[in-house]
Amino acid sequence: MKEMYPFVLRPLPYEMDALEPHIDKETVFIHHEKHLATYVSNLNNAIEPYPELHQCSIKELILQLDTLPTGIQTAVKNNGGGVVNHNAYFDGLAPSGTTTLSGPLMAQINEDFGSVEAFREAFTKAALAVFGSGYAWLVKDEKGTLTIVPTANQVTLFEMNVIPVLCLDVWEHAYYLKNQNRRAEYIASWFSVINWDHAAAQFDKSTCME
Ligand code: MN3
Repeated sequence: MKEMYPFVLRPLPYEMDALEPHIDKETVFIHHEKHLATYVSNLNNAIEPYPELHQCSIKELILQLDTLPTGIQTAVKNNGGGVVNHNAYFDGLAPSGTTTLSGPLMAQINEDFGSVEAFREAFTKAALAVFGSGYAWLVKDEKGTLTIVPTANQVTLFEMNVIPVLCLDVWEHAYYLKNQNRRAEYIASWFSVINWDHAAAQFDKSTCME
């Protein structure tokens, strides 16, 4: 079903403490109930005065950003992007040990990176290299090849014609309470709570639906 105005804060598909001890309950709570909730309400506030935009998905809004009223372009880009990227991040997590990498996705990772361990090293390096705030993604391109893509701030993947398989939020708000400045420690923790079933389902898609 197409999500449109008024956009709602999607409930997490797991309990706030489900990612412990890798990602702590307080961080998940503030990240979802404060940061993401603020993006949702700011996006709604931006487009509320424009009924002609109330039937648009976030993807449609962002892909026609240049045609939107100039006063809301930045708000839609930042907050719409914030909603989409956070949904990708939270949907991609699961309690540690409940899913495992296997099947076609594992085979493709081995083909494109040499081994799962080499992929992990390359992804960690890319996530550490994101300067300031942003994300690291594993994406599938139109040929079915997997690549690692960094994005800044709340830029989305919509213009890249790729399907997100994994999404790691490396904004400091995603880890500062527990890991302080130790982003590498957070990245290692994130690897323990990847929802590989979700990643496999994303890898299986032929088009980006969002
Ligand atoms: Mn975040």
